[in-house]
Amino acid sequence: MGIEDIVKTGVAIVGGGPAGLLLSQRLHLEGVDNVVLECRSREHVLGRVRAGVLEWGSVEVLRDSDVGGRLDIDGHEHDGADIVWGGEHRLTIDTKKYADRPMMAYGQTNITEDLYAARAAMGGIVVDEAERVTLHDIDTHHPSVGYTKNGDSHRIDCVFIAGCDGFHGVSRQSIPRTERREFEKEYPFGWLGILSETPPLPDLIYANSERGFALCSMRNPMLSRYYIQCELDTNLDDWPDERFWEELKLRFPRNIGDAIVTGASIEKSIAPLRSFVSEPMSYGRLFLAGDAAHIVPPTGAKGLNLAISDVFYLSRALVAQIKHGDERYLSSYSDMALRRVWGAARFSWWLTGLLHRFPAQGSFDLRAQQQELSYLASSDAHMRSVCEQYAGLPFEDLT
Ligand code: FAS
Ligand code: PHB
Repeated sequence: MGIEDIVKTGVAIVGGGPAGLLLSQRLHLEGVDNVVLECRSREHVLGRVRAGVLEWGSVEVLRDSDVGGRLDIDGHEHDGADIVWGGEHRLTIDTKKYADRPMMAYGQTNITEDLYAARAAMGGIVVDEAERVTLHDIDTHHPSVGYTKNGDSHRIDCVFIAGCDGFHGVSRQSIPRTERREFEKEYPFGWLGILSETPPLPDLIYANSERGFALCSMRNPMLSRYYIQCELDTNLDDWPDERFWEELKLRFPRNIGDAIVTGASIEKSIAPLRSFVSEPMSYGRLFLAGDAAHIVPPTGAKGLNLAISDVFYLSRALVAQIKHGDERYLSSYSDMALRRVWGAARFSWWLTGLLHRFPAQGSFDLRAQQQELSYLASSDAHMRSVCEQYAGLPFEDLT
């Protein structure tokens, strides 16, 4: 039977990014039928360069989902991240020491590749270039999704729909506006990021500098990821590699800047920063997971990790309902997921405020920023609080 002949499934998953593919994988491992509808080509999805840092809880979910093989070989385990400020000060967010959990550097692109490979190996059904996806009867016991492919229209009847189609997807918008509460904050700057086939610094380092935020990160021993805060109307054409490297180095103390190995960029992009949460994360037989329900500024490395924790909760809930008739996890999914979402959203907002330069900042604001960084460097209590949030709070279970 061809993919297009599928007319009925247990869970119709809209969106084939990390959330949709991981949910499909976890449901399949538990024997729950599902189909993924992805509107873009596989090449387009894999061409997106995004997140790079995993919480340990995310690592464990990926391993539990039988997609931890390459991660365990190529992932770079590290004990947290450093922050430099004032041109000379440096502190370490030591998640290993203060939260007893390391972090793992492993690119979102690799995770998506691993998930696509696992789906194919298990005979999972992922429909690429599924256009004009529509959701129907989500507030009834007989929901369905429609889509077109190669000009032909298709409909899939399902028991539940998972909206994993990101911020610009159709799923969240399928919930009546009167049923949704949206909370949004836009930041007056973006991140200009590049990927280069150069050896990264040994540590992940954030910089609060008078010229603006910067970040040195990594993907593997010969692939580095760097970001600098930029104006929202920045034009990539104005940023040739040479200018980017010069500006990046200026935002770090001399000894760190001199250690950055430069080279040709293989990817360069600008991401605007936004905080966004849509409540509730479920409506009738539709359940949202990942960026479809929330967006966090990448400062706290939480976006991808939240998508993974949403999927952990949602897969547990759908399996409990479909295989065991236990609706408790499904009825508590939205509230449980939102507690973790808001925890990460607040932390990401706070860390963004601490590390970036805001146009409206005055001398008092700047001095308060410096003071909080000094306090963080000197207070075990504050550092413990920051580390447990950066490392990722434990997943909840029903009491
Ligand atoms: P995604 O957006 O990844 O996936 C949604 C999928 O649904 C896409 O493949 C899309 O094509 C598809 N889709 C959309 N509409 C559809 C429709 N109508 N029908 C069918 N399919 C549809 N997080 C970090 O932790 N660190 C970072 O540095 C970082 N950088 C980022 C940079 C950018 C530019 C962006 C946009 C996000 C970044 N993020 C970062 C967050 C990012 O990693 C997300 O959290 C992660 O991709 C969430 O995964 P999904 O929820 O699967 O959403
Ligand atoms: C990345 O490696 O892309 C990265 C790391 C840490 C962040 C954001 C992005 O906070």
